[in-house]
Amino acid sequence: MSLKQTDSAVYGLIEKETEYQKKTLRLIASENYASKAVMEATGSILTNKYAEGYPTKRYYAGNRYVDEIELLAIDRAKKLFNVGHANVQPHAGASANIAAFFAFLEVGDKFMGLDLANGGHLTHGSPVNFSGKWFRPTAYTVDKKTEALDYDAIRKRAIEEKPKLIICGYTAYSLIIDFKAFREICDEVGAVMMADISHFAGLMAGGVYPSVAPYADIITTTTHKTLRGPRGAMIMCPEKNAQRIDKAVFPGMQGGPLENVIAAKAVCFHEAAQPEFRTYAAQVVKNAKALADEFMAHGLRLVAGGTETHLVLVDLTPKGITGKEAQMALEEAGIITNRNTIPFDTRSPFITSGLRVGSAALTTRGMKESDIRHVGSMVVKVIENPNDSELKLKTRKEVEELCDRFPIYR
Ligand code: DSN
Repeated sequence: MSLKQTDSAVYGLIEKETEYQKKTLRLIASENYASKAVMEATGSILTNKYAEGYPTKRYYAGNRYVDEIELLAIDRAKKLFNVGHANVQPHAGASANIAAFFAFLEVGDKFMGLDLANGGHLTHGSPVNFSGKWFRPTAYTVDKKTEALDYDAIRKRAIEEKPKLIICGYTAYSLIIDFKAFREICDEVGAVMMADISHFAGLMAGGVYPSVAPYADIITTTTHKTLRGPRGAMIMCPEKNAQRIDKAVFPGMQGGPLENVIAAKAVCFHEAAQPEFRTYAAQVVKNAKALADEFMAHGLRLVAGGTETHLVLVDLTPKGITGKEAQMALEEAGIITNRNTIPFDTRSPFITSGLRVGSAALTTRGMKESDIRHVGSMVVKVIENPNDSELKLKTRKEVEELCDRFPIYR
């Protein structure tokens, strides 16, 4: 029986969410729209199979086709990112990072990551996360004036702190990272170099972000952001680190892998290897730049002065509105964003002084620079008049018209 017949409650809510996604503009920098092919694999019969272990070395029988699928995903990931080894089993970015830590660190070891309020991730040393509870984080920051990474300052801190592992790759940093500089710092202090490329993996696959493969000892990434795959993650590394990564994922961290999601990852890697994906990735960056230009033309202050990626971080302080207020007002107008701390934010992560936006999802809908500028002008109007109900209603209609012109699935 179909879902509609067996569970009308869940079916009805999925229908509502579908309508909601269709009729709203998604500017959350970590979200995207997976293709129908990716969703078909995610929702496939593979969800029925237990496959603890790795291809040809499973703890259950009956994995002949599952093995082929996982091997295909691994092979495609290796080619796409030009790496020696890929483990496609991590269920999520956080679990990939846990496995990466356990592959290279002992509980209590010191590591260095970017401060959370400066754009780092929860798993890069937050005191309320495993990374800050079980390990000893020491943070580096961006430069106070430029709001960009200062590699000399990071080097100095690494020499002082002597961390066993250094993380680069962030959730709210709009500039391109100098991976070679991180490699040199790691070599100088004898640290493992870990790159969390979750946000810009799709840009890297599409050739508009420099490859980290020649430099990092461990690369973790989610597969659902700019890479446009299913919700999930993977870990890549040079061949010499393959065994410790695989052991840390299974049996270290996880049991049975989600082979349906692994199949969807394989589909995503295939899609990302096509020439059209390179065009897409380039358009994502062009659109983010257009959005940044539109914001600046209307007097918004952008952290780090703009963007080189898919992501724009707005400092709302000069506009006298918090991130939380802006996010809520925009949501009422049909524009979905997320509040975010800005470097050295004086507000809590729950309130924040910033708003993070990204261009990946709207680019998937087919929007180009002029469309995204239009979106940018709507965002600015709402931010400047968050309590104007008439404006929010009018914007919501404009948003729906734009959404109709750019359907998610054709
Ligand atoms: N919270 C995600 C993001 O939005 O960047 C990362 O886990």
